[in-house]
Amino acid sequence: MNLLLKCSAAAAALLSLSLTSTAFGAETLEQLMKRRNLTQKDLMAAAKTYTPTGGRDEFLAFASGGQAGQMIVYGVPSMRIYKYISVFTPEPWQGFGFDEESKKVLAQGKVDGKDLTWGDTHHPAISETNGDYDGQYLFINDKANPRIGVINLHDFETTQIVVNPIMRSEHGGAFVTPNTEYVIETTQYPAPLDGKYAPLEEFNDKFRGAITYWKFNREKGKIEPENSFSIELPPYSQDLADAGKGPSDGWSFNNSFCTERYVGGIERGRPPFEAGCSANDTDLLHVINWKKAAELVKAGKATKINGHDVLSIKTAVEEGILFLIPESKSPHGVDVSPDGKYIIVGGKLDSAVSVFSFDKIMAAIKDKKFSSKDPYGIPIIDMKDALHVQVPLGLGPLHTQFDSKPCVAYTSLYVDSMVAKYDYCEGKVLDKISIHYNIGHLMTMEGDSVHPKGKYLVALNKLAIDRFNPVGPLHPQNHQLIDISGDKMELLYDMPVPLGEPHYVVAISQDKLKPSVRYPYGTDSRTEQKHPQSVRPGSERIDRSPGKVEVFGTLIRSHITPEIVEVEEGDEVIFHLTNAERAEDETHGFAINAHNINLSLEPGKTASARIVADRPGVYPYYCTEFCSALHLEMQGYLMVRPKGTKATAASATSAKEGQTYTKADFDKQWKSCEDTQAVIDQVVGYITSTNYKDFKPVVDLVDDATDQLNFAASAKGKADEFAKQQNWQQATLWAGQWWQYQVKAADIGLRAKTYLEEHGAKKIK
Ligand code: CUK
Ligand code: CUA
Repeated sequence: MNLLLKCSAAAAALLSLSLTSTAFGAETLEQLMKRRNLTQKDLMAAAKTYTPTGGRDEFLAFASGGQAGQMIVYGVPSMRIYKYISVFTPEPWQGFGFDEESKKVLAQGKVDGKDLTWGDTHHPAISETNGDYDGQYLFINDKANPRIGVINLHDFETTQIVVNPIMRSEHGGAFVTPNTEYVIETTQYPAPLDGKYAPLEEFNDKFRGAITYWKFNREKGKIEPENSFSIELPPYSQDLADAGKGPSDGWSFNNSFCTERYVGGIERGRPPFEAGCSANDTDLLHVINWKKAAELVKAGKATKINGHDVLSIKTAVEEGILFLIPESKSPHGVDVSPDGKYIIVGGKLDSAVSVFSFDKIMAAIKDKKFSSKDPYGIPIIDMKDALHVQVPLGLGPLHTQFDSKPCVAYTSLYVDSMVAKYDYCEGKVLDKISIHYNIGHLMTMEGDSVHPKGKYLVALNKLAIDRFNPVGPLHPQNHQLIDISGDKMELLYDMPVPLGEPHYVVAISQDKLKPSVRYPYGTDSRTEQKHPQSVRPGSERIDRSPGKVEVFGTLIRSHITPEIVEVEEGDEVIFHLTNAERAEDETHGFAINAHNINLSLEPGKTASARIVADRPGVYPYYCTEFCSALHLEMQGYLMVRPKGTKATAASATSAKEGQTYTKADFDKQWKSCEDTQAVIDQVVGYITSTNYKDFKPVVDLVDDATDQLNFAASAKGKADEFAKQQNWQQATLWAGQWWQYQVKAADIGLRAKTYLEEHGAKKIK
């Protein structure tokens, strides 16, 4: 009955809505353009990015979240933000850093035993198979506290953080090798590799850079620190890195700045770092044979620093796996072309990109054609012996991405605030476009894989200045979407990014991502294992031992079991909670007043909240996700009674009910249950008369509705039993619970029915 009422109210609302929209619809497109001051070009741009309701994006972008220590997931071309993924920073919506399981993940990221609750994320990388993005894993680095986070893309959760054992600062990560054998991480500011103190006078001798190759185990989805290794590098400020591919697979490239090895000290009367670190005309591109390095480590040629295998510069030189090439002033990006033949290097204080030829580099190495050595004995290949071409693009070329068309690349021009499109084989500029303002990285679709997809480019601008509604002195970042499908680049859209400074983004075709909708029942999502403390509905319990209370509970629309947890002052209380839902998007939250707890329990997930009940009181707990009509009723009490007071008997319900029910109340409730059942039967009749089994989402919904109806049957049985005993109080309440389950089943049924109607299901009966 209630349902029917709801339906007619909805119909009335719809009717009035359609009337008003007709009134708006009277405006013509021309009038609208005039009113909003839009040009034809604007309309074209809008049509290229607009995604109608229910529509999907062609690509998903994973942006670094900068200082927020998180990641941002957004769609291309709509530029709609879908999600933040917490990596190095606690994030309450996802329960990250609030449930015991994710606290363990964050604790992996402790440095020198200290908890760190942020990161300076710079470069995300998607796992690759044969140089193509495979959509399985995502990696991101932390520049401030050298660490790598591993995110599993089947649920978009961080499952591992590894701390670099020898670095105090890094930048050139995360970059993966073509089959994700290794995740690369390179130092930024040199420091002693053993993590100890050394005076600055000993900079040249004791300070070092390094490059770490983190071994990735794809089956386990984890980095294996014990199988990872590093190569010691000179105390230059190593910068970005990239892995070779195709013919250059097995090699990696990273550039550097401050090869002057200058140490500032402006307060000591010395010129600052910026002067001393940009004095030379060239810095040095590092060329490293990582495949051979891995073999050398296996052969026992590494020495241990802080328990980690490190190949010394000396060994690397002797074994012929480390070379240097001069590169232009203050180099920044280094990017390997999709065919693996060229390495493109930008220069912040330069006006051209240098395109190095891998073939030429190999020829020089083979012929031992070196122009000199650096102070650490590393052979230097003459620039002209390695250079394919230099392309004058404009001021401040930084980063490069590739097009689906062969030989076509895009480079960001920081100083000019432009993107240059050019042919790097021929060394020809093809087009330039202005952006607002001061572009850092740029990103094309799958633009650093072996098969870039073209279509769109996103400019990651450092400054937004006047582009958006002002929101205070701290401005959002500005990501600008550019159409690169034609000969001329076209600016489509400005997107404010409200979270940190995303240095880099990677975008992947959405059809390569296969995220799950629910977890296998009772999963610890942070370890991806069965959670040992998960329970099924019906077997919830509270275990007590001196000083400790453990709650094994479940959540399902719209109640938390148990609803009353009584403990004594001083008890340690651990809630292990499982979301028993199977339905898509039926996440429940779990918050307890005054104890800094919020869990996110997605369907099938188990998570634990640990608190110390050190203050007597009454603490409501409740579900923080608006999950159902009776979400607000999804509640309970943590009762912390004063130390030494007597416990309430576990079975007793000493609670006083606010209302008394009679037989008439029972009959009324029973009748509305029967009416609702008629509605359900109708919907079920409709669904089963179609080919609904051909629609996976509907099959899932039907499963879920069946669950609800089973719960309904059990509640109905209890109501029936109490009615026989003429206990109208319990009978009415259980009949009410029956109705609750029916409403949920009906709600799911109607969703299934709508889906079938919208997707052209066929009648089969
Ligand atoms: S960096 Cu920021 S603009 Cu960390 Cu890749 Cu170049
Ligand atoms: Cu569960 Cu609200």
